[in-house]
Amino acid sequence: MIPTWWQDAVAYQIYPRSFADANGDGIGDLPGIIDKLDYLRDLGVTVLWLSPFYPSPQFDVGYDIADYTAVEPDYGTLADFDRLVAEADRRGIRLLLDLVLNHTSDQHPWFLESRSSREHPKRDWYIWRDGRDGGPPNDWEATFGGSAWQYDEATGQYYYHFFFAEQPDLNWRNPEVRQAMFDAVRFWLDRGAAGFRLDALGTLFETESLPDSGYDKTIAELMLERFQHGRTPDLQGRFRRKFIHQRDLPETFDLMRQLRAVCDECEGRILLGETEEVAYYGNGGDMLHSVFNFDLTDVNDLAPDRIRAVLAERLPHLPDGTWETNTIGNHDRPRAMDFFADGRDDRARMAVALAMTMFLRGTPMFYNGEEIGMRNVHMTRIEDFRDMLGVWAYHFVIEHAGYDPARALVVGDTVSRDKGRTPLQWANAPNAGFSPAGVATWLPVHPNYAAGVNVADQQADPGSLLHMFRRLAQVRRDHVALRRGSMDVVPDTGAALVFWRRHAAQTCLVALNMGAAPLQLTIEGADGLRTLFSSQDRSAASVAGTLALGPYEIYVGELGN
Ligand code: TEU
Ligand code: CA
Repeated sequence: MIPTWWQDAVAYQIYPRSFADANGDGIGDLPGIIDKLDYLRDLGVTVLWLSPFYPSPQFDVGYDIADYTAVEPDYGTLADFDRLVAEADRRGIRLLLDLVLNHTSDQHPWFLESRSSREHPKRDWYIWRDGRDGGPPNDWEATFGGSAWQYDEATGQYYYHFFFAEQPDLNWRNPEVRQAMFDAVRFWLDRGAAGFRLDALGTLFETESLPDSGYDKTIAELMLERFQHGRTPDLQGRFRRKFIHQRDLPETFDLMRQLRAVCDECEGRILLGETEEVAYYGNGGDMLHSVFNFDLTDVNDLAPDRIRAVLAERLPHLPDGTWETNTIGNHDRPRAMDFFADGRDDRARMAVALAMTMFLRGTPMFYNGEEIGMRNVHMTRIEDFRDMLGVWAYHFVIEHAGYDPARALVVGDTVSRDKGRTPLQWANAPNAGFSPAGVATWLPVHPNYAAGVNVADQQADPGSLLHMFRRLAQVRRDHVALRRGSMDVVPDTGAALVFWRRHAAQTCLVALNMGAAPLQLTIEGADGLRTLFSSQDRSAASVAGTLALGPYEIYVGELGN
């Protein structure tokens, strides 16, 4: 059963370090988010996914957690969190928290105890093994490069980490770990969290006997191919082969059923998995309420044929009662605007991408800054990098591919996720209004804040992307078929993506012209459409037979009752 608040939602990911800086130290914080709740309400947002704001050494910008039931002092206090919940609730906004189950920070007390001695009671909370032939226990690599095993002098053993060595994997076969983590889940549910986004949930279990993967491709080769050619299905298959003993093991699904049971102890909360694997829906009611349609995200372009192919391939495999989360971006990816802009019709193209996300069946999850068309910021000095993934790539190609620093910087910047994580641009003011003038922000702001890419200027411009976002959210809010209806994609509509959204009370047609040329579409059953919305001047007159679409027109119509 999918809660209707989730079906009806317009969801929005906040990257706390970069969203709003209330105390002027160059780092975003919870009070800053509270200050922006009116802005978010007026945007039409009803759900926020907060990336981690828990105590962390910030090696992986908060995805390395050192205390699961507290707030990072740089971001505020538990009292600030409670105030955020209350203030958001007053505006009809719910909070999803980021649940990083797979690993803790290596500074978490649990790990410090575990590594202190082989006999410590928490030794088995992590995955410790003796080496083999003077090296790591097997050939497993980490997704963030190099061996997945870190040697620990103090006790002469290796510990396992799927991500950075600063993120040791928890041993989910240990019931004490499950108990401790479920207690953290209940802690936040009790404090009003509406649910969780489950970080990297495929990586929770590893094959217990630790067999070699026997795969010859290194993660460096696979990672560089991903950043040069994108996440193609073929490459995804090779990642799956690479991590055959480290991801999506059967035990994970049993754990998801247990986590669902904990979540269901509280009425109407949801679990959203950071995965595109449909298997995590279970039977449609016993595991996750939603997973991301990353297959759609990876199209990264207004390419209707590819989008239709993704939907045709994916949707028939969804068990009844499942509910997708559609998204075009997040904090691990380059900015969507850079994928959709073509240097000529940037705003119109991004508006179509926002509309697709808003009107496809499922919950739309936007990433902070998409509503004003924020762009990638490319780092020009290695000392400006904050994403250690980029730093690793920079050093890797110098050490293993003989690159000179200038060329290595380009690779590092390509791999680094900093480009899509820079501070939100609130105004045409120093530091884009994110922090006071003269304050060094934790990542540089994009200079295009002075060229209209900022909230204040776009609020004053009815033709801005921001206003378009608000209008699209309003159309979704006003029409139940767009929120809860079924979806049938109309085949063979060329440069337009066209789909029906049907609900008992209403039948809508969404037609998105993804090209710069006008189109004439003849759509079966579309006689007598009444126009509900268009991004272009169009009379509300009904459409008879042929639907003419202007360049990049966003059209929503309703069949007369
Ligand atoms: O990302 C998990 C994940 O899918 C990464 O391996 C992703 O492919 C990588 O970021 C390259 O794009 C989650 C978080 O979203 C990410 O920010 C964290 O770094 C990671 O888990 C570890 O917690
Ligand atoms: Ca794991």
